[in-house]
Amino acid sequence: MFERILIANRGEIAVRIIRTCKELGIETLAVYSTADVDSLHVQLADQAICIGNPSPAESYLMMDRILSAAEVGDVEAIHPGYGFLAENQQFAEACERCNIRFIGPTPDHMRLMGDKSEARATAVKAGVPVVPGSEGEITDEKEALRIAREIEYPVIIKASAGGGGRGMRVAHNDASLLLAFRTARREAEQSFGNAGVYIEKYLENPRHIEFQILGDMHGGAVHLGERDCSIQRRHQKLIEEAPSPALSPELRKRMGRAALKLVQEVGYVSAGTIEFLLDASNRFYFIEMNTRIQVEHPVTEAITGVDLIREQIRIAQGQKLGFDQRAVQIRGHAIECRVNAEDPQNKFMPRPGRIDFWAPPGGRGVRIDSHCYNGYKVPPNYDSLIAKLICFGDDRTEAVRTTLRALDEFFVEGIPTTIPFARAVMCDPNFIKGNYDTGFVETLLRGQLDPVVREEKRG
Ligand code: MV4
Repeated sequence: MFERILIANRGEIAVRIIRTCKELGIETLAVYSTADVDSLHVQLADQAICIGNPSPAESYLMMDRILSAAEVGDVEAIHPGYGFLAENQQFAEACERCNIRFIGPTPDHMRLMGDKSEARATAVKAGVPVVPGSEGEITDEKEALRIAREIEYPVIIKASAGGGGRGMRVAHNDASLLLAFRTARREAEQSFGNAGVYIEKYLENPRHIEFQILGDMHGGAVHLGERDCSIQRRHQKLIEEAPSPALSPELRKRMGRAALKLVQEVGYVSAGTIEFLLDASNRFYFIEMNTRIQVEHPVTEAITGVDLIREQIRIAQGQKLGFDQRAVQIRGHAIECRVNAEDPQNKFMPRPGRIDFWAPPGGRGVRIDSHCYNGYKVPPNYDSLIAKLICFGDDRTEAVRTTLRALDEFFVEGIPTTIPFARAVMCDPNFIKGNYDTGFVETLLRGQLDPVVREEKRG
């Protein structure tokens, strides 16, 4: 059993990981940048070591400093959280070389699934449906044209090294395809140092459904149901829920089985997420896998009763999963609202600054994951997530009502937040019906713009 873990992250996820460690009797070592001296994760950890300047490249991304801290702090394992080094194969390998356990998948799994084109090929091999498209990467323009005509326009070009919406280009005809192909390759080379791209049929406003999975080192694997992450703006998720209002029990079973097949095909270890797109005819397609704990993991915890961080730690210690698929019971409904230090009135611009007053909600069915407190200064150097509000109810109606009630008693002064936006979503008739897709936010915001602006936009 681990006695001491280093948390290579900051903000709410560092706090989240420390909480589970405390419950397991594991000591914690926090690392922090000079911008995070007053952060709650530094206060809550048993020990904390400063690893550098505010810029992530000079602190949270510095593998050698984190490994030095691990050495000094005498930890047996490192939890990377999400973002930063969580999906960095070199870091996982460096941990191995230092004889420190990386709490996550093996470097091989990270590489295999980190390459989206390879992940797609693996899904095909496992018999999991993928969007019609190219077999592997495309390097030749003629081949790109041939495939696009075969699967029919519109098509989407994606970077193999991309993910989460980065490095994608849509094309509606031969001319735009050639441009999209060249631009996508150039951008991929510049952004990821890998020009590899592949082609898929472009689905218009699909739903984004992801399955939470766990695999252990002994071949054990389960899925913990799905999350609907369709409420997003420019690839930034804003609201997630579990289960998805779009899935029948029968479709859930089929998608869950497909997710598990993929996990078992590669013998995946640790927590992971299998992402699917669901089209208007309820056909589902695998698009990518995330090899980390995700921001929205608490909605899955709420409906399954499983502590996903605890399971990650147990798995990393070599323990078997303590339960099988039959034992996974989905109960009730959970909704997560991301509270960001952003101005929803002004294109969701980040608005870091001092929180003059902080009064988060509580009561039945309410969970808050946050690193904030009265007087906390949100630094400008990191993502703008300041809290996650997760509300749980016996059914979806109850979860929506609890979310609205909790949003109404959530007081933040000093900086604008996405709380009013979340409120607008909870009151939207289509959201209330569960009738939404990845085009929802755009439609909602169009309707909320000042009528004059709306006229101009139509113009
Ligand atoms: C797509 C797609 C339509 N067709 N692939 C965006 C993030 C990345 N994970 C995959 N993404 C998409 N892939 C095909 N073949 C539309 C999107 C997409 C999207 C996906 C999930 C959630 C929000 C989205 C917003 C815009 C586009």
